[in-house]
Amino acid sequence: MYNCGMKAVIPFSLVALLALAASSAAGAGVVHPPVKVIFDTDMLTDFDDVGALACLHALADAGECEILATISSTRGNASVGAVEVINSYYGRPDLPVGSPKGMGVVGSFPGAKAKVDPASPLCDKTGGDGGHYKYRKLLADYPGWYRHADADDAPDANEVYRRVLAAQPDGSVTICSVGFLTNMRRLLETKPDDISPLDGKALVSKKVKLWVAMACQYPAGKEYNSMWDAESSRIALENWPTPIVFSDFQYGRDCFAGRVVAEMEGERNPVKDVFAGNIPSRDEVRGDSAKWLQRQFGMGGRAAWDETAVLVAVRGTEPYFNVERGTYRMVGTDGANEWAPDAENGPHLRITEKLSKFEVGRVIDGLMTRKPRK
Ligand SMILES: [Ca+2]
Repeated sequence: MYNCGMKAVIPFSLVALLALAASSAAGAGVVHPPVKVIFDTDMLTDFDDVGALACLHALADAGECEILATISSTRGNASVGAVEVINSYYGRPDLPVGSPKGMGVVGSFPGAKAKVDPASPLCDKTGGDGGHYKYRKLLADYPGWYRHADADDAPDANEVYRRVLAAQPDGSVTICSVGFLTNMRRLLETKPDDISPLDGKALVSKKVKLWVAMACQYPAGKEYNSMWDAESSRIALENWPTPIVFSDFQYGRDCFAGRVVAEMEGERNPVKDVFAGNIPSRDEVRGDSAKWLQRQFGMGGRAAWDETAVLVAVRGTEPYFNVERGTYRMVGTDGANEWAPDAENGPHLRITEKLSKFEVGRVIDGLMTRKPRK
């Protein structure tokens, strides 16, 4: 059940927080300090994660954000290496990376199953390859651009989170998660150590300003990021001590972006390579009588679930989104969630349409096609 005591530990008005976030939105001119962001991704199956990380780097190039760490929420696959390839393209090859240890959704990296504790309830739930071939291909195409071919060889996400958070000013960090909620649960459950005398929840309370999550389905249902590690999603959502803004499945599913990325020309670009290799042609979309490709990709590219979360994390909700206040919570044990509207006291916000989704998609396209400043 939802922890009703949560409201009491929110140290500031959610409305005031979002006003602050909105005021930082202007972008041009950048009159605010860069937003400090930890990016948490399941670069495992879909490729909006690549677009989201590209947007984040473009915003960092513009001085709108500072990327503190880029962390995988999955195990035993090429997710960390893929993140590092993108980081290297944007001239930030040394950004801290990490991955969950001991538990975590595992993709089909060759040999991954052999590394998973068979007692783990989270073992290989995505099944089969799950589209992970695109990230193995990225590593094959960009040798020397990454340090960790297997996410299991990366540092423990918990340690990276704790070290990064402990070093930041109080109330200054925004976490942007576009994958499973495993790391948020694990972080909350960490104990005091030589990095910080605070336990995980106290450390998050002290250092984190906002969590922006691409997760959950409106008004109810099973959504990929929140369902596969449902227990972690439940624990994280019930115990997280700061406001959370959701870019939910409902918003991103028909906000398309990235076709212009796929059609870019010029220098070697791993972001372009991933989009070009995975977006069907315009003729294929038009010719799909079942309309499946139209629903999945549209003419604009791919559903921009993860990119919208980055936009909110760095620029706030204005001028792009309206918001609705309430509570996202997990129900049952099979990964389902529901939204409970609560305009007065809900600890969560979910974004809704303000600027048209077509226009938001073009903003995202503009960020994804920016050349790295390096
Ligand atoms: Ca994702």
